[in-house]
Formats: sequence, C-alpha cells, structure tokens
Amino acid sequence: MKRLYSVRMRAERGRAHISGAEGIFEENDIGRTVLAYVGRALRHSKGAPDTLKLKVELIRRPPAFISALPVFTLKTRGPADARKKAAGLLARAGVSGRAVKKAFGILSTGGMRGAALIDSEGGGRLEPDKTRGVRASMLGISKGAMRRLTAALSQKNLDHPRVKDALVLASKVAAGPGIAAELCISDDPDYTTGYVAIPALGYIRLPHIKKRGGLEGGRVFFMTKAVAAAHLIRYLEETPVMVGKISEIGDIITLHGLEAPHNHHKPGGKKILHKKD
Ligand code: PML
Repeated sequence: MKRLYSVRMRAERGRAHISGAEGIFEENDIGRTVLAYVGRALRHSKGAPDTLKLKVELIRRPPAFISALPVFTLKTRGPADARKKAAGLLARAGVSGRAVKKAFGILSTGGMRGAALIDSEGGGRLEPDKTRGVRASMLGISKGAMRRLTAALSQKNLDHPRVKDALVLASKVAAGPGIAAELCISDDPDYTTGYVAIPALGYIRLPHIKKRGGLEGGRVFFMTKAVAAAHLIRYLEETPVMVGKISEIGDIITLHGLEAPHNHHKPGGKKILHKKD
C-alpha cells in the first residue's frame, strides 16, 4: 500500500477561526492539495486570514474504511422551523430535550474551536477541555469515492467542497463508538444551512437554520454514557478513517420521507468496513 499523509489546514485572524480543511492523501497528491487549501483559505467569505497553518503528517496505521452517510435535505421555512425539525430528528436518535436545549445554547454563543461533546441523556458536557472541545480529525475520502460523490452531488446541485467536507466528517463521527447524533450549524455568517447526522438515518441538511449574518455556529456531538468519553475522543482525534463508499444522495424531502432507517452503519460502534471499493 502507498504511503498516506494527513494534510490539515487552519486559517485564523487574531484568535478567530476563518477556515479549515483536511484530508488523507497519497504522497503525490500532497502538493496540489496544499495549493487548493491555501487558495480556499485566502478566498474565504469570512475575509483574509493573518495566519495559515498547514500540517502534513504520515499516517502510521492503515485507515479504516467506512461508507458515507446517505444525504437528504429537509424542507424548512426558516430558523424556528429548521431548529424544531432538528430537535425532532435528535429526539428520534434518543437525544433528550434537555441535551438538545444545551446544544442550541452552546451553538448560539458560537466561537468554540472544536465540537462540544454532550451526554445525549443528561445533557452534561463530557469533554475534558470545554474551551477547546473535541476535534474530528484524521479523516478523508478515497479518490474513487470522491469521484462518485462529486457526480452524485452535482446531479442535485450540491457539489461544493463545504458539503463534501462536512459529509466526510459527519460520516466518521457517526461511525464512532457511542455516538447518537451530531448537530452542526455553520459558523460562517454567509452560510445558513446546517445538518443533523444520525448513524441509522443519515446526513440530514437543514437549510435556513440560521439567519444570514448570524455569528452563531459550531458542532455538537451527542454520545451515550455507555461508552467512555476518552475512548470516543481517541477515535475522533487519532484513528485514521476514510470514506470508501458513498450512499444515496437524496432529494429535498419532508420529515415523513425519512421514515425508513438506513442500515449502512451497524450499531454498537462496529461500523467500520474493512474493504476499500
Ligand atoms: C461549514 O463548513 O460551515 C459547515 C457546513 C455544514 C453544512 C454543509 C451542507 O450544506 O451540507
């Protein structure tokens, strides 16, 4: 097997996060990836960064291969409706009302560097450093899966690096031990679509979850306390995982269209596929 490298980019202005991107690549793709990431950081709608950090790191153990979550977009009428639908989806994933309230409170403040990790029942914070949060890192997508994802997203007018990056991240997170769901609201004031990701349901996009210009945003990972938080955090931050297969890229649907659960991820943390497509 060829040597693989994790390539990570983070752009900041002062202490504020402007943009970030990462992936897992073969050695001969590193140069063009770095150029693409630098271009993205310098042209970001949040303005020019004053610091751009790049990290290229050899992946020392073979990545686990997973399927991407299926993608759906919910019809939403505005922030209140989108948030109500997000709460309904999270309830289906076993997340309590208290935990949902806590998550929206964290996201409305914004400014977190990583994601918050919340007990899906009690709503308590589970990560050791609440300012830093936890990072989903060491993740990527195979070239074949990326080609198929680009083609499938294009058919639905969704082919954008932001959607692809978020789907890869959400798919790694959803495959993690103890994960019940994820809630994301973009911290980009110009981007108003967020998502809820649930292992057995998919990556469910929620347009208009915030008003244009809103400074709120971030990610919350909900986990069950049956798994030790340290175990999940090690997986999220250190285990190399690549998307090797894509799933359905669905249409714009109503909540009723989401009835059938998708079984591409097995429950109990054993969601890793070992075969690359
Ligand atoms: C971000 O990169 O700002 C998070 C975006 C999440 C939603 C992406 C999508 O449109 O599916």
